[in-house]
Amino acid sequence: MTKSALITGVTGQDGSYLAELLLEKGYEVHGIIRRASTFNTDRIDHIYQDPHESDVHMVLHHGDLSDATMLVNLMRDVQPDEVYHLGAQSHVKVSFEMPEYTGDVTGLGTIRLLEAIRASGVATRFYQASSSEMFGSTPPPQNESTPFHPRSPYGAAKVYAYWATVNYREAYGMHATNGILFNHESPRRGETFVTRKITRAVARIAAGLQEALYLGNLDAVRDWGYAKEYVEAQWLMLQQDAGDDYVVATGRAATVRDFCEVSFARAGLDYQQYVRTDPRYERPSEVDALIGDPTKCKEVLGWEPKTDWRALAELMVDADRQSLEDQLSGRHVRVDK
Ligand code: NDP
Ligand code: GDR
Repeated sequence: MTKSALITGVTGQDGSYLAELLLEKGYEVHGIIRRASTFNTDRIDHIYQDPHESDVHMVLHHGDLSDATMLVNLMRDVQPDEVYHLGAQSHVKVSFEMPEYTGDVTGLGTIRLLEAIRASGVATRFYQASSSEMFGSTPPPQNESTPFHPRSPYGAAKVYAYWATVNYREAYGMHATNGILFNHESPRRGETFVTRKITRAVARIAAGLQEALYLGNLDAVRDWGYAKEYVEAQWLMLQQDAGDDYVVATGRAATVRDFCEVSFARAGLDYQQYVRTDPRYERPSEVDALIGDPTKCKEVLGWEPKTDWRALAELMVDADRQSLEDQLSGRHVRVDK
């Protein structure tokens, strides 16, 4: 029988890769999109199917994590076998500017969805997109038993959502799982996260369209992996017999400065000539170092990362240069990386 899945955040980086993966596996995929005044489905346009086609496997529904009634109705209508809750205000710096909104969408949004599952009586499996930001200032390496000490409204909202997921597992016997994912990137990464900001700037500087790149803290240490691989771990988690919590990471790390060096070098440039710092990109409280220990993920799920941060930086630079070249030559740009 065809399995069905509901993805919140289907228009985001992870949502788009996960939708592709589930379609490949034969799922019927339902995604929630937000109403916007312009099209906001760039990342999934290549897999979207017109509802008038026969044999439609991908269905989009308008909705928002702030709308509890809509979530209950959707859950009742779709009755998905699996729910992947990826929707969130996901930008750490923005969460300092919009702390209440971030708490509402990223924190309470999770409770609304869990309650919608309960209220609709659907026996589904639930995945919560938890984050290494929950560890905050607790030093690395971080694993499933490392204490949380979030350093942003975003991190605090994710801790709330993490514990809500654990609580619904314990209180109601729900198949509810936290994937505690460390930073993962790709050519589809939002343009204001540091890796994509760097690789996009490299492409523009190499093409003579930009002179400098302004960044905040260059000494932050992050464990960067490839998003396309990380969504496979998300799927594997929901194929287990019971809900649980898993760290997904590479176990290797680098500084923002290192990522700059490798990215600029890929285009034959020296980052020191172009990168400047501007305090406006610093956070009121920073997370200095995140390096995950993915042992459990390897042992239980059999999942291992294949792409290290250097290869990731290079593939992102190549993709941004190709996409800029396509734009400049007026060619249609396809999101298929
Ligand atoms: P993105 O920011 O790329 O995508 C976020 C998604 O959430 C988008 O589809 C966005 O819609 C949607 N969204 C935002 N606000 C709402 C709302 N109010 N109602 C409904 N949908 C909303 O994030 P990623 O794909 O990178 O990450 C996916 C999830 O994983 C997020 O929860 C993130 O916090 C978490 N995470 C990410 C990590 C990473 O390194 N990428 C690491 C650990 C956790 P729209 O397109 O309309 O803006
Ligand atoms: P992060 O990712 O905060 O780890 O959250 P981001 O790429 O925004 O920052 C990583 C590190 O780079 C430093 N930095 C800058 N960051 C941005 N965005 N812009 C800059 O100009 C800049 N200069 C330096 C930051 O201070 C930080 O230390 C991401 C998100 O995807 C979250 O949703 C997710 O939960 C975590 O990763 C794991």
